[in-house]
Amino acid sequence: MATIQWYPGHMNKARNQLEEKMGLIDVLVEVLDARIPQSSRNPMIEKLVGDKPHLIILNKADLADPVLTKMWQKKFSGKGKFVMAMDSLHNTNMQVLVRMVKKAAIAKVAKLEAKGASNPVIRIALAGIPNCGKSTIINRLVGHNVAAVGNKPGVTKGQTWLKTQTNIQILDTPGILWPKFDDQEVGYKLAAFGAIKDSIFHADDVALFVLANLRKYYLANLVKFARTTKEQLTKINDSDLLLAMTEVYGMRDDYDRFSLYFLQRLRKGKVGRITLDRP
Ligand SMILES: Nc1nc2c(ncn2[C@@H]2O[C@H](COP(=O)(O)OP(=O)(O)OP(=O)(O)O)[C@@H](O)[C@H]2O)c(=O)[nH]1
Ligand SMILES: [Mg+2]
Repeated sequence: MATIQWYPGHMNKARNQLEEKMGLIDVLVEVLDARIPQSSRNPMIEKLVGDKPHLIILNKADLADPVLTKMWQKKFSGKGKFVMAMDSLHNTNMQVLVRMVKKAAIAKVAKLEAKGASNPVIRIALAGIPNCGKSTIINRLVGHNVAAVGNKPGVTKGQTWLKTQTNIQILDTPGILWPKFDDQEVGYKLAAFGAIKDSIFHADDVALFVLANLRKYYLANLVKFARTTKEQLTKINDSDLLLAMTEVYGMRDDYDRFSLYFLQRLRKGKVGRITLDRP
């Protein structure tokens, strides 16, 4: 397995800036990709949050395996932790999220109200890996498009405070990864779901990794996408399967091109609702 690692200077800078701003923040909202709830958890965030209220969003739930999403929600719940699953692309109603933010900030609000403030401002920051939907959620909260959104990692460049219709103020932050993935599978999963720039890794390596996982956990989806049968699949190894699929999809022997196409289809949910982390 070739090593995948992506921690450019701007991510380190963003991490440091977030640390500096933590003093101003009442609730840290950690946005995860519901398809890789564990692998998309940045270990640096747990350290930054300290004992502040911590709200975890499993975003892109529309693309994830619903059974596993439920299990992960349960697993992440705990003291000082608030957890919810969300599809921020199709769901414009953020009432549930607003309610949860207010619940998470209740102690802080009570303290300010005791000092005489009425309806005090709640400051939250959204943090998470690149491309997990932070800016999309913010635009939903604000009610119109204030934050740049894009179907690739690294769209948000700097940190900006944004105001909503309610008393919540939000800090949008660039996607942050961490210096070293202890488990190389984490790098492969992040690459598969678009958190790592495509030019950093070999698409065929990642495609093969995904094929092996689909074979194990989502065989029916693989049969359908590969336009083959279960019997055929048992007779062929992953590299030959990748070549066969390249041909089936009319790309002759250009499996580099097919590998990238396959990952793009996977990311869009065209292989089905897939979750690659199991609790
Ligand atoms: N299907 C689906 N797509 C989503 C969801 N949330 C965001 N997206 C899409 O995911 C892509 C990335 O969204 P962004 O909001 O730019 O992600 P980000 O976390 O701000 O990314 P960076 O700024 O690069 O770190 C966009 O194409 C969004 O339309 C979701 O819940 N479901
Ligand atoms: Mg963004």
